[in-house]
Amino acid sequence: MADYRKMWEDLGMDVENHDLLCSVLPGAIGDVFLSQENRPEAMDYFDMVLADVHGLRPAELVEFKKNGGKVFGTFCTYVPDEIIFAGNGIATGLCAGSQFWVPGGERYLPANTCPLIKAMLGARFDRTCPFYRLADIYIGENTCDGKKKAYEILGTDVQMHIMDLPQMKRPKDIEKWADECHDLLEMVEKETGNKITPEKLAENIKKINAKRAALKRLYDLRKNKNVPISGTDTLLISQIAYYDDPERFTTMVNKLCDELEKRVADGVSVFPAGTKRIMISGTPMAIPNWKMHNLIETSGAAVVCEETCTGTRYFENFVDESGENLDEMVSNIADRYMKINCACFTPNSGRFDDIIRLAKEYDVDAVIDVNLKFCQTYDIEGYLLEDKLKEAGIPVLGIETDYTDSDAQQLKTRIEAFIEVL
Ligand code: BJ8
Repeated sequence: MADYRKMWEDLGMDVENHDLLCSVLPGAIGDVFLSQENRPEAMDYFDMVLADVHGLRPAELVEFKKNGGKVFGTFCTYVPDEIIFAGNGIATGLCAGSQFWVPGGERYLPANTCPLIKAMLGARFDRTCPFYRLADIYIGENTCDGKKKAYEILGTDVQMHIMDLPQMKRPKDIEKWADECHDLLEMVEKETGNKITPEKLAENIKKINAKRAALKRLYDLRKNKNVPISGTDTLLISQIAYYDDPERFTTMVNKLCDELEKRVADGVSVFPAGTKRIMISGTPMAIPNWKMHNLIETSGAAVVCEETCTGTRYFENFVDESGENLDEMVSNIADRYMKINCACFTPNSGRFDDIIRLAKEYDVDAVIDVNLKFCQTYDIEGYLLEDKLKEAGIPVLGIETDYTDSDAQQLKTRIEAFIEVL
């Protein structure tokens, strides 16, 4: 691993505290990833990105900024990357999935706040994440109450741009979202000093669609009877999607898919025949949160699909590429993003339809609905979701958890018992 200490110091990070975070990573990578058998060779790239998660990409962003580039930090799948890249900016996900940051967040937030939000504030105020230091502007969004109020606290320390995401999907709401996307475009132009031309936007719509297509290709391969890649490895790829260079990421996912296609043709699976197929639904699993995948896949089942923002919600539906001017393109972008079904919306029956459709497409034996503790919207939506799944004859297990390991053994027992009776 290269020595990035100087870069971290220059970024104003608390390097000593950060060392503690880095010291647990190699062990976690070994336990969660390298212990798996018969991993695809092309996972090497993603393993390398993970091993140097606070070094490789941040060093690229530092270079980019030295040349006058602007980095935009994002927290939600609704924020359209196309617009940021079209202004020659770089978008990077800032979602935080480590318990390491939670106590820091609790200094600012009530203890009964979802761990993802607490970790966001901890990562910023503890100065232990280079991405949080590097992003010039954070783009927040009105989704759940916890996030939108936490953005006000972040705003005391960093420039924020908040997108007002409607919470219904009537035509007037979609129009309003297109308006918000226009405001984002203007803000990106102002901050970067670059004009977003129709050509630039069209080029970046294609670029991000290509990334979606690569992820769709990867997910489609998991629909096979012989599953060529574990859910744990796929989750890592989905997490890296939020911050890697989009073109390089697309190339590497496609390279992996070439290998997986060969595996499928040769009848190679990473799971023994007859392994139960599980779909996870629910809240996002930000890096390095691999807890549920690890528990499920070490309990004798395979995770073959994730209906989450670190899963299908990130890549399903493409932006229509036929827009001829900026207005049409922005409106096509708004249409695509408003097809994401997050529990912050009401009604949100589209999400039930998605989950039932995906359960069929991926031929799953059951759904495990995983929600982060204190996430009200997903937790409450779980009630109707369970009903719909039961109606469709799909077994479901609801789990509420956080980033700690304190419930791991108890969860494992529940998961094993659930899989046993499938
Ligand atoms: S589109 S899921 S990324 S809002 S888990 S912080 S909802 S209390 S992350 Fe999300 Fe966008 Fe929706 Fe996806 Fe709040 Fe719930 Fe925490 Fe959440």
